[in-house]
Amino acid sequence: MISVLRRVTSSSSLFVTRRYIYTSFVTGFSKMAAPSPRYTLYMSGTSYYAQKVMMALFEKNEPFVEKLVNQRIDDNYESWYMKLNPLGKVPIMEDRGKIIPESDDIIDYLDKELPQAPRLVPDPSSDLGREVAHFRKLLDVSVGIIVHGLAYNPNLSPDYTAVKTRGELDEMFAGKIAKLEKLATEHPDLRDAYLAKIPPLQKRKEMCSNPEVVQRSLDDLQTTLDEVEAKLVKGSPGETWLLCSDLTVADISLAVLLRRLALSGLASVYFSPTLRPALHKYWLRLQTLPAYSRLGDIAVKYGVQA
Ligand SMILES: N[C@@H](CCC(=O)N[C@@H](CS)C(=O)NCC(=O)O)C(=O)O
Repeated sequence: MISVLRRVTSSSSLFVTRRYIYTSFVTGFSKMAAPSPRYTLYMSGTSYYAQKVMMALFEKNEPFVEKLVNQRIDDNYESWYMKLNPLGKVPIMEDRGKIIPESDDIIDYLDKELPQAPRLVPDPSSDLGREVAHFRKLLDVSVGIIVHGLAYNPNLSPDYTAVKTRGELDEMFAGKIAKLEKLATEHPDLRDAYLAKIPPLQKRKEMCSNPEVVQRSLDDLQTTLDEVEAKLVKGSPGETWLLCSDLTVADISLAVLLRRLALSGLASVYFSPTLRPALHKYWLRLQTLPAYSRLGDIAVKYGVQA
């Protein structure tokens, strides 16, 4: 897991820090005289996976520097970012020169580094740890296929509120592919990394525009949330979190998923009070959790619906 850590030592990385300092914010400070935060999160207002990490940081009350990688203009393709994360994905976290990609790995890392704060990842050899791992995997839903898939196939869900039209999505995919091809020629050192990003984009577009694939994702999510409902019913709905009285990383996965579904107009399809009463109560309780509400503040700050 942490074997993927890398050290930022090149002069170009230092340049990056200076160049992008203007798009950084410190989140979580109450006093002006506080020392600089140890952690820097490269994030975007729209990133689902960055939301997971931010919710973990908020829950742990750990201040961090927010470094905006504006995905609305594909900042994640810029060569300075590709040098930090050749996968060109958001988020990554920097801890005193170490770069940590992958939201799950970042949360695991933070949980080890900040053991005094509320623990989110119980010992994986304990019963609770095994359950957390199971639900974390179960809830790792490809929400993009649902959100973009419904934009291509709005007839599959009458309640869906599209963020983009089919034409806009076509344009978005084509624009990204053209940009990657151009960057691959401009940056020979990153050529392979840029070109490697094109087939997954083409595949994603194919999947999103195929109604059968999208319908399957919608149905699979119903099955997933049936299991979640069954688990919640075993606790005290509205009073306990998913697996116990304490919040765990599995709750973070569930929280960001429910948030994205609600923002897409799909709350009534997946967690209405009649369809899944325990999950509905969970959703109501989530609204009172400061670490969750702060995701709304981030969305407002960056002027996005996410
Ligand atoms: N497995 C990664 C997924 C990260 C990811 O897919 N991030 C999206 C934003 S939510 C992204 O950067 N997509 C851009 C791309 O793949 O080019 C994680 O958990 O951090």
